[in-house]
Amino acid sequence: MQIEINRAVIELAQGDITEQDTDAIVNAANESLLGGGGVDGAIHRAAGPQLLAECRTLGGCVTGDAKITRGYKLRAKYVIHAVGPVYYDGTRGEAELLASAYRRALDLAHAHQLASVAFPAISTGVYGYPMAAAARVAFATIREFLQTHAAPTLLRMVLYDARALQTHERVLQEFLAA
Ligand code: AR6
Repeated sequence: MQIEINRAVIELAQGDITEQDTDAIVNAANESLLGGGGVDGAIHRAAGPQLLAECRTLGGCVTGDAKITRGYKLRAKYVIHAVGPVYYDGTRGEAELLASAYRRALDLAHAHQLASVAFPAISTGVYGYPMAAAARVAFATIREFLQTHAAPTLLRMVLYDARALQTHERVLQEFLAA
């Protein structure tokens, strides 16, 4: 599924974020930026040890923020490490923090004049954010960003399994109809 907002394309795809050929891929990182499981582990494995070496120089990253590194052995030239929130019950600022992580990642892509970025569903794995609610935050944040920025022009949400893809398709349809 693919839609257009202000001449930018938002695309939903099922797959592995490490294989994307976008200018940058976004990592669902933790505050240490020193690797972990899930997407983070997969990205570090695929990029090679130089990625961890660069991450060590960054001094971590607070929740809701993002930092950029090179992509090393990845097809993507850059990795944008975004730290989403751990989900408790939705009353601890989780939505604002998740929106901030997406916004900061988009800011970095814009500042580096990147045309294309691939995002995983940040916080929806180990961090426990409900998938549909997280998708609403992601789409709302991306749409708001594109209203004031002309780049990036391709934003690909890469969902790991069919169920995550279906949830994102449903939420995006609801979002467009609203
Ligand atoms: N490509 C695309 N999506 C993936 C991939 C992949 N290769 N692997 C998993 N997913 P998670 P979080 C999906 O847990 O919730 C790490 O240990 C997965 O199905 O990777 O933000 C970090 O170091 C889920 O929908 O990230 C942090 O400590 C989504 O990606 C913590 O996990 C995010 O799952 C961050 O937790």
